[in-house]
Amino acid sequence: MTSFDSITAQLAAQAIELPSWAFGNSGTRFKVFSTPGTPRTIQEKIADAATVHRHTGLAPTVALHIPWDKVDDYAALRDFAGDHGLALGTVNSNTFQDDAYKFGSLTHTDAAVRQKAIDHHFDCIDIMHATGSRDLKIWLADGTNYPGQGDIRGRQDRLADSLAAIYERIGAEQRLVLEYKFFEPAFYHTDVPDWGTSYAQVSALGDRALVCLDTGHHAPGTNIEFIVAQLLRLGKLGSFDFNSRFYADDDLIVGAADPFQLFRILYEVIRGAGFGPDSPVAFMLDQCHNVEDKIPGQIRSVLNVQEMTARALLVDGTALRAAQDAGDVLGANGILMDAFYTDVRGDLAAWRETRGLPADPMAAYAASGYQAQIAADRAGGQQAGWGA
Ligand code: LRH
Ligand code: MN
Ligand code: MN
Repeated sequence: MTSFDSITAQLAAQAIELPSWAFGNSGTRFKVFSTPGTPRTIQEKIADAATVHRHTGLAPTVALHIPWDKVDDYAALRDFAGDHGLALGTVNSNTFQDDAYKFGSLTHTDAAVRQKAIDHHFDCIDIMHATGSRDLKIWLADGTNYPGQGDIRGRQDRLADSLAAIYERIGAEQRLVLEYKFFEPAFYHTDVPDWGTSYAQVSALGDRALVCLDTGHHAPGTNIEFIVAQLLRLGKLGSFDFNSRFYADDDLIVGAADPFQLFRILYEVIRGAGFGPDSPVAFMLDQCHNVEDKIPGQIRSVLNVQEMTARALLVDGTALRAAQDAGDVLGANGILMDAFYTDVRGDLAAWRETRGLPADPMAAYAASGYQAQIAADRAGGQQAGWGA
């Protein structure tokens, strides 16, 4: 098997973007539990994200969700993040909370509503210019609940027109990533339900339009690593929203529900040249921490991605291909499983120390006093955005 020492340069380049909304209170439609110390402002969310990065060296950027993270001066916010050792990352649009969007946003039958949604994306692009962000991420709640409620075909056509107007506006260095999700909040049909639809829509736009794969947005049993392999093959995998799920879009800590699936996904990412500083694939988390503390929840998450990335990098590719070519079914499977079962935690801890990072970031955070400090300093924390 590949040695740990031979993969550290690749591990050192790993960056995982944190979602600002992971630091806010979130919950289910039954109850939102508050956590002491929850940020009241985007500045406090950025300070918390910086704490994750300080302990792990893995999270140099934070994603914004607009209008949840609306401020008057985005250039000042960029400087504020910079002072905390972070850059601002992906800008996520939001066309799912206005009454006007009850029957759709970019797909709506009413041109005025479509224009309102397009204008919101134009605002997001202006924000990206001020923040220095590269990616505009679009996820739509558009869809219908009942057969016959909407014209599925017409909605695709209007979506294509609306996306074309938005794509035309992005800068030469910027990208549009279109996220798919097979259900929720619409339950009969969703206008961008799957990778194929997202691929078809972004392919019609141009080179800087790509697919975002949220790991929680598939039907149970879906082979997500196959989708990863296919999108990389097609040059259209732009980004990940990482999280894990047991049932639906649970938004739990990545790698918590199914570490083996995370390993398989990361193996295909590496296999398809989707990993590394020159790769077009952006790693992001998209999670909620409903009952656990949010900062250690995010630390655990980026460590889970790092651990599974290390294991996937340890796969002996040469031996694997030889076994595959020889038709050695169990031999090939064994080579993959050898890497998956390798406990890299000790090596990672020792390596972190050589880089001036805590060997055990979870323990270091718990001992840091930061949680008690924010609990004392901050009263009345914010919800993530839903209901805010
Ligand atoms: C939709 C989604 C999308 C949103 C986020 C809050 O389920 O995954 O990425 O922006 O949740
Ligand atoms: Mn998502
Ligand atoms: Mn989601």
